[in-house]
Amino acid sequence: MNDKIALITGATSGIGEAAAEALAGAGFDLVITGRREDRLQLLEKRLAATGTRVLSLCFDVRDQAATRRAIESLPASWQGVDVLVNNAGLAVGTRPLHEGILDDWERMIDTNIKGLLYVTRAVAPLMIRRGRGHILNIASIAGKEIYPGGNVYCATKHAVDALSRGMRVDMVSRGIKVTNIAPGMVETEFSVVRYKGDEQAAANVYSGLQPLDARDVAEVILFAVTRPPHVCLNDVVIMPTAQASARDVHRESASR
Ligand code: NDP
Ligand code: 8X3
Repeated sequence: MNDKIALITGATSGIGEAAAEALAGAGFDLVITGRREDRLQLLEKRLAATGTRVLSLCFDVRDQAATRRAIESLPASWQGVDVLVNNAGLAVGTRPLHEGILDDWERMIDTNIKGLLYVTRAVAPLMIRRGRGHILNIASIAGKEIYPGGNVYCATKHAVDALSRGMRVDMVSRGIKVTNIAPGMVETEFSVVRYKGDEQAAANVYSGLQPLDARDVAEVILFAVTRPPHVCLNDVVIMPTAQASARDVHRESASR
């Protein structure tokens, strides 16, 4: 029990779910969010069974009004959010820009940039009111580099990287920490979503190498939020050992 509250977006899968488990293990009370109500309920049950206090909020971060309503619905005892993990996000499609599908672009921009902003705009004032808080933005190596077919996804993650720096300078005088986390390849539902349900294409992304596991990123999140008050990890890049950059990946051939 550490009496701290963490709100995690996109806790129904992957990095968000692993972060919820890691923070629950460290005694945080958790607000878990996502669109899939059934997944939220299952996670809530699982965490509650271990003694964690959990509140689920089911909403789409792209919906500005629903996001505001969800955060405003927090009971008084849940409003002292200490940690916000802006994790909800996705890539959709890998087409070159000149063949891009506009709806895919809208989904990425609306979720990764606008959704992150809506959540932050609703939660940050709760932190500022108390003169402390920690915002962690799950960006990506795609927010530092560009690769073919990455175009709009990379642009959204570059925006997250910029917003991490923007939040930090705007809120430094208010006692708010901002940590940008930029992972390389993590095997989650991410690639299945990116390839629109094509499980084989998704599996090929990780063939011949050991990608990161969501728990590897969750451990970084846990480390960042358990530093003393005067210490802030500003920017963390975490990659699989076999990945040197967004484009340089070492794959063992099947015959070796
Ligand atoms: P997953 O697909 O496993 O998880 C994505 C999460 O985001 C889900 O919980 C999903 O919940 C939530 N989400 C997506 N869209 C919305 C929305 N509109 N409203 C609310 N929640 C939403 O992928 P990851 O865990 O891998 O991805 C988490 C973050 O990490 C993303 O921001 C991603 O860009 C980033 N990242 C991922 C990497 C990877 O290789 N996997 C590498 C670098 C960064 P639900 O569907 O229930 O709404
Ligand atoms: C996810 C990692 O390299 O697919 O953000 O863009 S990558």
